Amino acid sequence: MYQKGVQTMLESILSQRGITKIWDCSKQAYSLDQWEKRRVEILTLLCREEYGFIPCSLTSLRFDVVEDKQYCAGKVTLSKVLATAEFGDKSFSFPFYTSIPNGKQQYPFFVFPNFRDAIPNRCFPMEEICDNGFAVLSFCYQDVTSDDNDFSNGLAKIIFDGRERKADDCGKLAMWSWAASRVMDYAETLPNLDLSKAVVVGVSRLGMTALLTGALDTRFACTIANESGCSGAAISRGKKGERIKDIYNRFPQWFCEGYKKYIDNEQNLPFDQHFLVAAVAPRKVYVASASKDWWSDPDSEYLSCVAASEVYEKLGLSGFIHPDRLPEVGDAFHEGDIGYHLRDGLHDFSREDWLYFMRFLKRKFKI
Ligand code: GTR
Repeated sequence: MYQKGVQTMLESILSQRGITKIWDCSKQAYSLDQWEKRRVEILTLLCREEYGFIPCSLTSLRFDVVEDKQYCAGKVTLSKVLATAEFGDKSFSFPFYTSIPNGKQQYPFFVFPNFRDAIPNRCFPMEEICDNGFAVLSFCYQDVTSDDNDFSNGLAKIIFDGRERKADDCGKLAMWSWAASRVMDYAETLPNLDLSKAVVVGVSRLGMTALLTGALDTRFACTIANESGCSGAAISRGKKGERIKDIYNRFPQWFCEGYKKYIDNEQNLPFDQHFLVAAVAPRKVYVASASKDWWSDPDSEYLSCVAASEVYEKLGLSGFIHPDRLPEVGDAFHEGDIGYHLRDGLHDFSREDWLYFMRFLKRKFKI
């Protein structure tokens, strides 16, 4: 563990990589009100330069349960719900699924933007999660809008209505994140969910989505980004593997168009990705990596936690508690408000990741 006031090995890596502090260095402590102002500035910056703003607002929202069935040997009720959102005279619907244990208590729960809608699927050991006393509210991201450059379907159609995107209009990550918050709106109507223990979780592009959601939507007590990599948790300056150039050229639809000015120009970003991780503060945040996921770059994901800890510490919270070295396979740092693990294997969502997350949550939520 490191000693305060002495530059650690990790701090020197961060300064060599040009990682800046998030907050005014002259002060050691801040109030939550002061942080709230800084947090809004950071979110504005992240939306303006990277993910974009949703340029219109919701006028009404309705939920219809379209199917209910018993699942996991009768231990869980699996329901399909249709969310219908109106924006003035235009409306748009997307389905999502709730898997809630049948007991009498209120359950902590995951809001989970997922790649597919099938339950169970390989990203998602549903029975084991419910047996551990968690509920899951999941949706298939492409039911919100397609994962390509077509902005004329789903939510994108309603938002843009045939017009061109402006430089700071939302990309698709922001739209998927919007949908995760609508699923949270539904959670608020259910008596058997514990609203003080809401978690948003995702992997890869949906890990970026989860981070953005948890930064913007303060109803989530914990945000989990599994292997979110470039433009997710991993700091961009000096990053190995995927860079802004690679991600923007392959997936321009994920971001606002203005983000392209940082291609081969990371040093001029007015933030780095540790700002996004820190924007979840004072709530808990968890970043997870896989050892062979070199494209995401585990070290850069981990360093983001190290750098984001500043905000938690200045708020008097425990932040990221870790040794002064880069992560090794099998590491799981669960002591502080920022959690991290590095598991063996490839870029994916493994059962092992879920087990780490539930262990962290049980500890933090005292369950
Ligand atoms: C990769 C991409 C990553 C990550 C991942 C995913 O191909 O380069 O940024 O988003 O896909 O979402 O699976």
